[in-house]
Amino acid sequence: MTNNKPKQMYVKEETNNQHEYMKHHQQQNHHQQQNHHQEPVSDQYNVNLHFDSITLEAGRKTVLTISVAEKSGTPVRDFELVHDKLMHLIIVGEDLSYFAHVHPTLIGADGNFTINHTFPESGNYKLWVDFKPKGGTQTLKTFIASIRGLPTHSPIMPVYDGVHIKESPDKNYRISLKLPQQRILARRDTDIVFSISGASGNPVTDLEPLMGAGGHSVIISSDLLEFLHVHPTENVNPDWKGGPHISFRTTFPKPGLYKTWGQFQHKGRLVIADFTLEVG
Ligand SMILES: [Cu+2]
Repeated sequence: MTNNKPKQMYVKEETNNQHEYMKHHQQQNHHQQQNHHQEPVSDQYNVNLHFDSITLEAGRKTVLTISVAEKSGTPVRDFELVHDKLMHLIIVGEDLSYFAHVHPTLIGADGNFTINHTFPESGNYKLWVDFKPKGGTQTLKTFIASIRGLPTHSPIMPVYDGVHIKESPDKNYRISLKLPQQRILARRDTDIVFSISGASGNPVTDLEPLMGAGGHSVIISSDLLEFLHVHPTENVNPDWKGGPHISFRTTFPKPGLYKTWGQFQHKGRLVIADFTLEVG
């Protein structure tokens, strides 16, 4: 894919205002979360994201390439595993209806990460890139991508639906969400518990590790500014079996509407469910 020098479209990082705003919030968040999961924030690296074509079309496979360099321009080629992966990439539609959590591959020769991705519909997407250079600082960078073509996505702003039990997309699982109190409050430690059962309601007790943990949860605010990447506190062994309850502790940085995606692994399959959360 690097042989024929494709035309490339660079995607700008978010504008300074947005970025500063996000940084501010993420730093607060960083501070509050340090006992359980540190939200990475760093301006230490230049991160570039580019695509293999000038226009990004819905429904077409696109190659994303991500490169990391020191501020001096020196490329960063060595990275540490963070939750079993060298890089995490989370892609959501601007109305949070679409979610993908993928792991770009480090290409040895040039130190770039690449991954193929198909954006399902036209519209704006936000991307979060999460990585840690060897001996460096865990870093979170954001990008916006505008996708053209068909089908067109009509954004539907998320609303709090109060639904706390969902079926997985493949209908093989039921996932329920338990919150410790009636109302989630911002800036307080909050435990969110996902419970996974089979389609008939039987609890799943043999969940497998996903990214070195019992599960994985991403929480994003409806204004797309707050991003919480939460894993259960303790890492687990590769032969771990667990469930049905997987607990995450996090702190919501401000009141508002959020969406959370819980991801788990069972019998080699990914189990996913999303819920809206209202934080007061
Ligand atoms: Cu990941």
